[in-house]
Amino acid sequence: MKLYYAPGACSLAPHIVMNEMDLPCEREKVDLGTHKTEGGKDFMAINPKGYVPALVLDNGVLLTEVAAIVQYLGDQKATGIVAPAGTITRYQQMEWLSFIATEIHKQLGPFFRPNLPADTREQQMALLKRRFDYLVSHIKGPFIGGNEFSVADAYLFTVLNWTRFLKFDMGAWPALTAYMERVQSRPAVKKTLAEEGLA
Ligand SMILES: N[C@@H](CCC(=O)N[C@@H](CS)C(=O)NCC(=O)O)C(=O)O
Repeated sequence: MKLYYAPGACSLAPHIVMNEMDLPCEREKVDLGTHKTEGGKDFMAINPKGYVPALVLDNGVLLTEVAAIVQYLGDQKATGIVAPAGTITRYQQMEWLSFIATEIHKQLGPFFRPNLPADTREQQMALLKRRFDYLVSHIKGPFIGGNEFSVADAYLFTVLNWTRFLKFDMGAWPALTAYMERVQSRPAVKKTLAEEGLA
């Protein structure tokens, strides 16, 4: 299988999951401005949605959306990075993945726009503050679901990591800063950041 990615983008989450699981997988970088892959292919022809991550399976099937890809990867090997399908823990992991996708990932996106109007910025920031407060009071242990690192942690770390690029003041949430440091200290996460040139 092959993962199409852009350094530091949300495709970092499946990349972390692969390294955590030691799953063999090819990777190809995508220029999101030109929609060309590193090998010169038209990315729009590979993923008509035009965004990363995109995972092309060995049988040619295309899988997109972080939440779906990380669960697919997690199910390839019994490593415990996702709970077994059908269990309440699995549904809770899906709940987190959905929360991270819609309430954090997509709410952080506008901050990357160079000319974001000040009032939009203020509104978005107020909303994100509530989401960060929620995270602090509901993360159940060293990781989202407790003692075990899961695919939801790979995704949450990926999006919280953007607060560094965006130079957000995270002083009000020391627990989130500690969480990020904890995840970043994992060998597979360090390896992933290095492979994307972000170490
Ligand atoms: N709904 C998608 C969103 C993916 C997404 O936002 N990808 C960004 C990078 S983090 C991207 O490739 N943006 C370029 C574009 O939309 O053209 C998912 O959850 O995977």
